[in-house]
Amino acid sequence: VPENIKLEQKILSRNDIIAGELRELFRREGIKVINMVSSPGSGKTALLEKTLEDLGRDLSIAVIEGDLRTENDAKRIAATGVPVHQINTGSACHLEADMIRKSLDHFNLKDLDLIIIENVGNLVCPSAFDLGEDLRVVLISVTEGDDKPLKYPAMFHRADLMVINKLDLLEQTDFSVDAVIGNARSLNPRIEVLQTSCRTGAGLEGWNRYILSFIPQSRQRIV
Ligand SMILES: Nc1nc2c(ncn2[C@@H]2O[C@H](COP(=O)(O)OP(=O)(O)OP(=O)(O)O)[C@@H](O)[C@H]2O)c(=O)[nH]1
Ligand SMILES: [Mg+2]
Repeated sequence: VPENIKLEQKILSRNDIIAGELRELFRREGIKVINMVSSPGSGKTALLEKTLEDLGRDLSIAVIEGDLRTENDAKRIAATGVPVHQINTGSACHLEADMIRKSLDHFNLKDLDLIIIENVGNLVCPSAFDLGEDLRVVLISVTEGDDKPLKYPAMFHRADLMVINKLDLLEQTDFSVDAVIGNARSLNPRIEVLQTSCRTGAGLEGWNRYILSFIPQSRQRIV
């Protein structure tokens, strides 16, 4: 086995060990975790802003933001009043379990029901790194092209849910919703699908319900 592949395997297996420890910690604390991945600009932060406005009072949520540089996304999230920590990866194109573990120092875990992680925007590196999440959500916006699942298979293969976003722009594109669903399911027959527009609000209710469906009833302050 070539040296560079050996090194990569070593990094990944170390990550998997830490991710396993995180998963156990989250289970003990009763915290659910979502890892959001997509190419840059698909609308991860926009969807998060909407989600926090809608669910921030019913659930105790914290957000971890991943970007190479800037605190831009953390500032947008902080404006919703939800606790947030920004990780700047410098040159790394993904978040690693060890980075998540360190950022947990910024939150009071006892209080939390849900942690949402926004990964670094790209459809390649984040796929290989388990962050101890319960759910991996991949966003794809209609301006990106419906062939993306076929070109970046690992990202769609490992996701539990695909959110098709920017539905309000559909008519300006040649994007086919049926084609993108077919392409994603050819790799991952069990992937669930939601369609949203953060601009018009279409589909956001379904997305909120999807999140609530995996938070134990006892932790929801909804009547
Ligand atoms: N028309 C339209 N614009 C959207 C929608 N969702 C997000 N946008 C816009 O798309 C741009 C990028 O959105 P972001 O939320 O910053 O995307 P992101 O995935 O967080 O980007 P990175 O963090 O850089 O990976 C912003 O100008 C948003 O306002 C949508 O549903 N419809
Ligand atoms: Mg963002």
